[in-house]
Formats: sequence, C-alpha cells, structure tokens
Amino acid sequence: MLLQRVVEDLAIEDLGDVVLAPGDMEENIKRIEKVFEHLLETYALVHAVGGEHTLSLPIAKVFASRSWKPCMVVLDAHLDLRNEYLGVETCHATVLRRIVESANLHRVVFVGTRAVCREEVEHAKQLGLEVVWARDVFEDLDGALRRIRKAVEPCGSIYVSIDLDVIDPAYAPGVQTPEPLGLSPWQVLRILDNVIDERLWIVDYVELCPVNDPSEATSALVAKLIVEISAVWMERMGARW
Ligand SMILES: [Mn+2]
Repeated sequence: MLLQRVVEDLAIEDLGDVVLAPGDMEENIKRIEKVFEHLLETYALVHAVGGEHTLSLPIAKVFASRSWKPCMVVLDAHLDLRNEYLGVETCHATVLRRIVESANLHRVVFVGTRAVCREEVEHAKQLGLEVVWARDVFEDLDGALRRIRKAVEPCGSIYVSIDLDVIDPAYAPGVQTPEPLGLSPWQVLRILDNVIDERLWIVDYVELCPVNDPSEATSALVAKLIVEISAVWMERMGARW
C-alpha cells in the first residue's frame, strides 16, 4: 500500500514457532538465542512475533554481538527500564534495562513513550537514551521524525522492537498492558518509514495477546505491518523483486 508494490513478489518465509518450555524463562531465553544465532546467519531481514517483551533480550544479545554500531529503536508506551518489577528481574517491565546492561548497543531510541516511573526516566537520562514521547509525536510529527532520523544516523545496523501497546488500544486492544492516548497505525508507519533502510536487520512485534482481542484486529494489524515494513525495506535495499 505505501509503495504501490505487488505483494505477491515478496519472498517471505514463515519459519513457524520456537518451541518453548512453559514457564521456564531462563531456558526459553537460551532457546531463542540459539534460534537467532542461526537466523541472523541465514536471513537478511527477520520479523519476530511474540508475547512477552522479554523475547527481545536474547534477540538483542545476538544482534549486538554480530553487528557494527548496533542500535535499537523501541516503539513502546513504556520504557521497560525498571530494575525489578514485583520482585522479578527479567520481565516485560525490565527488559530494556537488561538489554542495555548486557548487549553493547551504540544507540537506543524510544518512541511513543507515555507511561513511566521516575526511576526509568532518570535511568534513561543517565545513560543518554533518546526518548521521543507520544506527546512529541502528536504535537509535532515532523519534528519527532527529524529527531529519530538524527538519532539513528550514526548506526551501523538497526533492530526495531515494536511493543504493540505503543499503538492506541482503540486499534490494538490485544496487548497485555493497554495504555490509552497511544499512536495511530499511520503514525507508526510514518515513523518506521523514517527508520527503514538497508541497515534494518530485525523487527519484533511483542506483547501481542490475542486472547484479549476476540476481534483479532491486533493480529491483523501486525500482519499488515510485516508486509508494509518488508516492502519498504526491499525498496530501500534497491533490490528488484
Ligand atoms: Mn514493552
């Protein structure tokens, strides 16, 4: 739709699910890491769809260890920078904290932020992480896009993590922690259009929780985003498909 391209020409392969050990976070992190070591050796662009945002931790580790100037662009209503949440050190509320501690990232940019605690804001400031608030996007989209483009300018490779709660619950109710006053799907596409080029390697779509959305609108939106992002990426790669 964005580029008026024929989607049938896209070579997208569905690789199925990673087999997880129910309830065993540590084991699952190991498994996902192993799978991504293989995927990043094999594929030029990888989309990962999941539930818990912790999915991004093993992916970021592998990504950072294999990239030159690796950067993450995180679209999320939250910063996920708490040190612990309800006594748990590794979960959806702490995942970016664990990532910046364990993966050697060149830059981290948050977009669409609108629900935080003081500890997270202070940590982001301390580490020099760029935060483009949801309000910045609403009040001056072009200014926000300029900031995002500038932030990723020195990056060698880019990993985009889309926590679906960045989108307003009116469009994407199928998430674990719905957060009102969110971005529209079009705003998300405009943001991605300014981030996607040949440096993009991974996109994840997390916190998708279909049981919270009997309409399946959230899943349909994710499928659409995968197609649009792939098409823009191929165009920017300059490839003929
Ligand atoms: Mn998150």
